[in-house]
Amino acid sequence: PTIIRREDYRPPAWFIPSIALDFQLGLDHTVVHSLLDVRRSKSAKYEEPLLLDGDGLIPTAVKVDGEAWTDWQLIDGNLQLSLPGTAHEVEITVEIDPSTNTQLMGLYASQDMLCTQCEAEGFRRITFFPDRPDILSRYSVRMEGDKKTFPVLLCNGDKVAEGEVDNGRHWAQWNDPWPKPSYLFALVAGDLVANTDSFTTRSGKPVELNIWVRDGDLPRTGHAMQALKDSMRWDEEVYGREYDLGLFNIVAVSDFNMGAMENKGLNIFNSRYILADPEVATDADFDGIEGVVAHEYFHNWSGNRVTCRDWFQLSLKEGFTVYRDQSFSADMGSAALKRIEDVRILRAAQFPEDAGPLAHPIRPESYQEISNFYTATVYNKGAEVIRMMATLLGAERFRKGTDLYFDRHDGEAATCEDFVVAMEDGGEIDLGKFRGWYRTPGTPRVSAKLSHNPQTGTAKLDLKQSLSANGAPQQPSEMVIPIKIALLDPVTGAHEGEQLVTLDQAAQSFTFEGQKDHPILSINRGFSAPIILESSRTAEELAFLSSHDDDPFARFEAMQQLMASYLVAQVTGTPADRDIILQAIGAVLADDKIDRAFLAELIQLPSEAFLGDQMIEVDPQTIHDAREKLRGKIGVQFERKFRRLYNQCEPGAFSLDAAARADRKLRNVTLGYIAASQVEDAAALAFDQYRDANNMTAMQGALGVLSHMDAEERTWALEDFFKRFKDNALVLDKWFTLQAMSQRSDTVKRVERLANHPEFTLSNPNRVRALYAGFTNNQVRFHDPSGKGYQMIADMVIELDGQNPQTAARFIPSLGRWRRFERGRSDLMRLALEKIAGAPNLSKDVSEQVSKSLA
Ligand code: HT7
Ligand code: ZN
Repeated sequence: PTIIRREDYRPPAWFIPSIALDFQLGLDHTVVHSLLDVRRSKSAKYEEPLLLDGDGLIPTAVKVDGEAWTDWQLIDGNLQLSLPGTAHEVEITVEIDPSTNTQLMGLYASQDMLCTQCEAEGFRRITFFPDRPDILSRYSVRMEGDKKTFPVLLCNGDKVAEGEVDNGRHWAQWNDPWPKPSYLFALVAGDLVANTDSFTTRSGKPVELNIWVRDGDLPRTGHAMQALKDSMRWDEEVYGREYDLGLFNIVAVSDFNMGAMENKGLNIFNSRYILADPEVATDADFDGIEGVVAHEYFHNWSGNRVTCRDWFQLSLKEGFTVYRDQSFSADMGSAALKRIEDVRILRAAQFPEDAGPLAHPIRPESYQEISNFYTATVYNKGAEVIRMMATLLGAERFRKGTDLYFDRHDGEAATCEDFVVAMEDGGEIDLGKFRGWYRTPGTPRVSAKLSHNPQTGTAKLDLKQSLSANGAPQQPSEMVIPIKIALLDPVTGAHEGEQLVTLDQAAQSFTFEGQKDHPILSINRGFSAPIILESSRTAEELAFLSSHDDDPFARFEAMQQLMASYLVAQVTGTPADRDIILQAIGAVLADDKIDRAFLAELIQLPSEAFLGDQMIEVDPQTIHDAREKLRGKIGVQFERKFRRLYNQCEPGAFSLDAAARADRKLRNVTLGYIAASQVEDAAALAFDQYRDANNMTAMQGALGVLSHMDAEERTWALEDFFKRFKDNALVLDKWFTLQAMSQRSDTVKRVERLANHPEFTLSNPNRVRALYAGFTNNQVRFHDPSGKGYQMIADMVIELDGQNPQTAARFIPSLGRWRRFERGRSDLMRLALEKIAGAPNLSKDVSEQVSKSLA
């Protein structure tokens, strides 16, 4: 395989300051004519040919400076032209068939519309071009198509002219004044309607905002529009960044490989991150929309105005933009709940990646297929790395750093190193050693021990750090790790202020004066560093923190650690005290000052996957049994209290305000515990909730509980849900997911059956993820000891790879963790991977992931 290495980066030999494109659009036949203004770089060797990337294209005509040109070659699909001078006009015509583009990269048909996805390397499937992010060009685009099929013609920038031609066709001319890399090019043609609004920037410039959807979906666009306007204001206030065009278009499409795409002035979204109303969307869906709309909008500066020099720098835009969208959502709602959610995602997706065969630094050193590097590491750990810089600098100096970064690199293709240097210069700080975070894979482990000397009234915190790559033994490490701590009074829980300690050696001690009594250690508050913390705190100390810590994340974490250590002990057969957990839960349930949404977080058990991650060898069934037993015990112990809370959270008229959302959340969590207590009326209670619900959060919560049960109410509810929502693809996805996530022992069989359901298709990535990602996330059932779950995923990956390699490759990591499981399962997982590896004509995407997973 061809391996692309970061160290091999070379600046381009030719630049393309401008490009004019002409599209004669058709669903199954589109003609693309391009006119490139090509300029030889002053630093390039004179004889270097012009290399234009292409993927599956054949030129039907090539001209140079207006004359037919034959001195070109197609090499591995790329077009090479030998050009005599330093500046030329190159014209190329190609013909493509969007209707057969099942990869959903380049120009493709989604239902009856045409749309594009060019990041990372999709533009080369539309026309020949140096498809690399350090080539910035001005685009002018003429699009022409049948007026009935494509009444709406959209592209980047501003529409400067439009008109009609013969045969019922019409055209539009779009110019984008901002030079951009080819991955930000976009075009949409279809029968769409818009929710139109406006925004005035802080310098007084009006911006027209449109969210384009299919007729009928318009009433579900309000939340996305509000999120867009909130994001625009927030970026002005928090980062001083204004929008820079008179028009901002968003289009929702049903077939999309990822969440959304930040194309300049024309964002394209997976419809699941646009469409919402209470009847079809859960509170989590509403949050997802707000976060993704903000994320794509924020890319206008962190990604578009300042882009990436090469794809190794992906975290420059993605890590920073995730950090920005996380901060935005924290400001819009509850910062505490948002941080808990973000850490939960990091631990569920990124920590396992960092501990497995696909581990890579946030700035990877090499790749075969760049699409495989749109990972939780680049995105979410990347965001944590930015967050740590913000912590080290403090808010004011961080802002100085980002101002300098944007000013210094506006209009450029920059590197991660450029970002760090801007932080150093703007924030007046030396981040020399901090750069280790960009080079190093793996999650650092930090051990913390607090000792106390009553004679001197001092407390001493001993910290040690270590790292391991891909299962190798832990080695001492020297990462720069900012850790927020507080020393709590052991009786009142009060403290004298949070402190930041920076660990930057393998072992370090920090001394604190004025500690009369042995304090309780609150550490990694706010999850200030993405580490695995091993503290020597006792169960009693954790229980104390779970009811006294004033840092909401640390409080939540203490309860999670308390529960996790008990469950790990249960699984490994070591004695542990369950009563202390029950007391801790009893204490928070009795605390009427706790916000209900936070209470719901506090009392939830750690996930089976998280528990597996704490173990040397994962046995999914034993973990499941231990966790269910504890859930049952908590359910029984607090049944009356849960019922009372359940009734108190009875919903009124639907509202998205924090109190109403908190009630919905706590109601679902308490319903789960009531069901776990095995009381007779549990199924009826859940069914009533399902039947009476006026919103999807309550409906899905009830169905989630019923889905695990062996009760006729489960069948009724699932059948009813299908009937009610079979015409709404996004809700039907939930129906598939709910069943794939069921803990019932017949889930593998059911998933097999659902794969043959008339509503199931491999052609729609949302549907594929709904069923199969739901299933692979269901630890106990995916890891059925028969290995049937693994075989099913292997067969699906092989079939899907022929259509949509990107989506297929995303399922490999679930099998790639085979070394972590007990012997029987581990062998079966490896066999499934070997089956995939042996399949003919594997894509680069799947073959890279499989070969690395087996290595
Ligand atoms: N920057 C966008 C990445 C993306 C993408 C990458 C590969 C294949 C398809 C894709 N669709 C979108 C999304 C984002 O991070 O904002
Ligand atoms: Zn992004």
